[in-house]
Amino acid sequence: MFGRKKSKAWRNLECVYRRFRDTQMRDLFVADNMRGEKYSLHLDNMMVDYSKNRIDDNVMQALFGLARERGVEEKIKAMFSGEKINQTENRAVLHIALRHSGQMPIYVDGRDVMPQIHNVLDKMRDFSEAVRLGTFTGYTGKKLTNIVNIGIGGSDLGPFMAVEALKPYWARDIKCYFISNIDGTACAEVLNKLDPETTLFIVASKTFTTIETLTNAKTCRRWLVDALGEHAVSKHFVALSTNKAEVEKFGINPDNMFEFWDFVGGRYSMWSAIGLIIAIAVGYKNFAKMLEGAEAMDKHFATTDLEHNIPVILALIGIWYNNFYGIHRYAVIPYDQYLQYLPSYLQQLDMESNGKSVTLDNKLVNYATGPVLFGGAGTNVQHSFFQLLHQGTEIVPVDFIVPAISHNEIGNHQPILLSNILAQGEALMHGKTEEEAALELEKAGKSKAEIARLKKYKSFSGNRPSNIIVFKKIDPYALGMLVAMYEHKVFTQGIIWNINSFDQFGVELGKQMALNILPEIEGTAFGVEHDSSTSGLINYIKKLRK
Ligand code: G6Q
Repeated sequence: MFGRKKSKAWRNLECVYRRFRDTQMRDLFVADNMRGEKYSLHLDNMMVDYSKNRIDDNVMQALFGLARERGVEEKIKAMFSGEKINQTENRAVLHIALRHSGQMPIYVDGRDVMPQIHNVLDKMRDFSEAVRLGTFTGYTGKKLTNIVNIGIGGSDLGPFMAVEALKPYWARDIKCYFISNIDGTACAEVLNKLDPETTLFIVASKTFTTIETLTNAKTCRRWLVDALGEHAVSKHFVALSTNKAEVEKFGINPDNMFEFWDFVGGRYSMWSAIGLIIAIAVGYKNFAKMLEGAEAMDKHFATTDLEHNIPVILALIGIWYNNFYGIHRYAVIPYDQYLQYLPSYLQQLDMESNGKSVTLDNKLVNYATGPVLFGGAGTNVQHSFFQLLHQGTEIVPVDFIVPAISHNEIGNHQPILLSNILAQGEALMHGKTEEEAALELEKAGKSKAEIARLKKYKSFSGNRPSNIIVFKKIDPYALGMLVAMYEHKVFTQGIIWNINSFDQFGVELGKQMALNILPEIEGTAFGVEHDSSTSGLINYIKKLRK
């Protein structure tokens, strides 16, 4: 595809699909007992088994052909060298520079960005250590033990997910909180728990104009000033932003600002100053380990041939389902309680990046782009939506993620968890024929009539794909690798679909539209024209709020 015409590689994939589409994975496993090993890749302490997918060598070759035709290798180079690949916003895309530890300069507009990145990282190190050691205290001299991140979207989901994922590394005496939603409940429920003297607010906003964040920050500022006075603000508020002028206007001393830059997209920003709460929670050394893990994945992505490149392979398999099988969804299921917020984080990363309909050549796409992503922690979700995954009419490819070793090795919990994840992958792939179901029922002593009545219900079509991603343990390094792997997967898919994965005009629309309706709800504007549904709702809500 691309533009209106189908490309050579795309047409080739359509042929391959027509021949391959009914192939059953269980037959492929029987035909090749090395399949598991053949379609697995290792990087450090991570293994990605992608053998339980509807693929064979022919399919993969055709997919690599598409990647080459789309210039994936060149585009990866372009991103790493600071080219302005976010063309609608005329920006470079350099989250990779945030974790680049080498000496190599990275230029944007002829200027090496590495020194400023390292300056901010140094400032984050010094500040997070000072808070943890209690050498930077609150206004009354008390240690700051409650850290509140106020931010939304990209300025919330990454740090929130990572702080939760790295709970075993938390300083014992420091508690972290997140206020994102404009719903007053979010603010009230956090502030109710806190003592102003021991609370540090981190206002995280790239633009420093987001209404939710600024409103929440103002409420928190008032709460603090009411208790400790205006002079206390500089000891209890810091800002993470690209917008110094707005930070000052808000009343936060620019010395208390940790800067980042336009070349860091919101949803790619947890490696930047936006990660400050992570550094405070788990210590800067662990934060740096997370950057190192991401850098290891960056190096792998930038230097490994497509045929052994983990993010590229995951991306291509996603394309295979999305654009050829017509499966426009996938689930991410971490079997690790600490990773329970990973699916929400990835939901933004993937759906905000690739939920696009216009190509880089300014044409409407005539093929599917970003899929719907959902998920939750296993084994819990086995007891909720897995029924549909096994027997529903929708096929949902799954990414299973699991550490071999838990941070809490209690009794045989982890072996049970591990056997569950492996059994799920196997069951989805293998399925159960009616004959197999009948045999099981017979063994269980059921009558012939019962067997005939039940065997359809008890059978599973199988041939349902999954990737299994295994780590030794979810430590900061592993988390860095995992998140960077998904970032690069999403980027690769964006290249293939010829879309810009780095803008988000859909999010901005919401920001503008709410501002138009606000004066009406507040009763300072009247008679603004809307559709009859919106006008009716505005009037009804106003009546209820009187
Ligand atoms: C992320 C998006 C969006 C953004 C939030 C918060 O890529 O741009 O989720 O992060 O809207 O924006 P600010 O950080 O500017 O407040």
